[in-house]
Amino acid sequence: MARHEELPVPTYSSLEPVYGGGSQLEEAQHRFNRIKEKFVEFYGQPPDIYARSPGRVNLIGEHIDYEGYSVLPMAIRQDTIVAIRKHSADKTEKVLRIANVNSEKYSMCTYPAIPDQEIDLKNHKWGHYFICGYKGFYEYAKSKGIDVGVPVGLDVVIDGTVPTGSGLSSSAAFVCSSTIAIMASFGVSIAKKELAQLACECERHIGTQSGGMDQAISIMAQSGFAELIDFNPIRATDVQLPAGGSFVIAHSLAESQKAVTAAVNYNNRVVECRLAAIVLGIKLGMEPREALSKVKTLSDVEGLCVTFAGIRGSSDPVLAVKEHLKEEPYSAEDIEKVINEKLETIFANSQTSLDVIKAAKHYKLHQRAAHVYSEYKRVYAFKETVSSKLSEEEMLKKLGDLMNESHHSCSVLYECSCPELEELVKICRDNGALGARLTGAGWGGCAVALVKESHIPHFILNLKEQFYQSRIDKGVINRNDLGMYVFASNPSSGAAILKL
Ligand code: NG1
Repeated sequence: MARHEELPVPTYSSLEPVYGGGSQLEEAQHRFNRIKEKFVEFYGQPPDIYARSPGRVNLIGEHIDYEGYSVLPMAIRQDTIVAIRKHSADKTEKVLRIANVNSEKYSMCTYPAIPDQEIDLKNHKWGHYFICGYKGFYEYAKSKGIDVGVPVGLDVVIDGTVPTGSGLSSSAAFVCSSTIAIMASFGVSIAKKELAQLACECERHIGTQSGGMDQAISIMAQSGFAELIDFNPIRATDVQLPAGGSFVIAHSLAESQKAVTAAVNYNNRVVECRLAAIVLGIKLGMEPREALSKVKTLSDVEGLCVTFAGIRGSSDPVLAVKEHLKEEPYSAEDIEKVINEKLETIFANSQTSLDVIKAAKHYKLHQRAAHVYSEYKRVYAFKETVSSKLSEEEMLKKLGDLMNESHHSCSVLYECSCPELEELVKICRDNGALGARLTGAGWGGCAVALVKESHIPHFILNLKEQFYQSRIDKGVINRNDLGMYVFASNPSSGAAILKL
């Protein structure tokens, strides 16, 4: 039987296979009716087709996907639905009209139907995420020699329930569902793993140098399982979580605007990791020229680090980091001396990296590399723990410990936490979470806590009192919206096409 990443995104004619039964199905039915109504209201006709793709919570493995290392996320039930209708080629007006069910917050965006249009990154608009998928689709078709005819107009309505800026991948849910909807309306179908790679490249059009985790899980998730996602090539392995524990997702209410702060946060870390890898490569014997051309990620020099550690009776690459990367921050000149090249020259082909260099005061190579090399080991330890013979009690404790260690590393070494996340993680632990950590890119957004199943209602109640009440009193959030900010989540299903 083909592995599920080899299959295309499934197409269904009803909502049950995606949303199951009960109240979730009812809620979904209500949403789909509303999108259809809105579609008719905006464009005078119903959509041809729908695509949906979920958000995700990353259980462990933060900021290592773009370094080539495996991660362990699960899909959540919140998703983005894209309703789409393709115009016929003879229509003279060729426009992409992108509306949102929540039209008060997200007003309609229009773009020309030009596949290679530039996205105006300086002027961030919510519709840009659809254009990421649009551009990516045409790039894919061109690269494969698929004739998709002349560009035509598209009418689109979006409905998203993944909270934005929360570290739950609302952006990937949006880009994936857009890409899938466009592909489906042009009758193009590809394997999930290929689509995950494409959607990851699509999202880079928004200006973040993202790894592939979010798109991979959104497209390849299986209901009831977390997934170990490997890269190069992309592969998903089902991970059955222990029944006695559940994951509670809680928003710190600090919004993380990843695309807007990319130069100082997300892309900065990608650049720091690349520089750390090049410096390590040189210190461990590579010629600067060779290192500059061959070394892209920390995984590229892991072998050298492990060999270095081996001579000292260890297999831990962090030993090489400790020996060869100083703890004090590096200036650009410090690095240029080692690599014998100007930073601007190394990154000349990447405007987003040049923006990082312009904004950077210094580079913390030691800390970033130490995080990446220790975090990827925790991912494997997590996977091994769930498949071990430990008692459930011991298993949950070990998983919680790994999550706590991951948070410490993200907070201290990778510096992607923030005061609100620190407060929230502490409250989770004080209230009996077996482990708690920030999830996703960080700098705001959500925490994820592992909690014994039987404690969940009490745990959520305590979070409401101890973290959210003061914010409700100050008017930061509305009490009625609390269910959006703190909830338990089971692993949900991945992307789907719906022909209703
Ligand atoms: P968020 O911001 O949580 O969607 C981002 C990246 C991931 C990964 C995590 C950190 C995008 C689309 N996603 O996730 O690839 O690097 O940060 O682990 O940029």
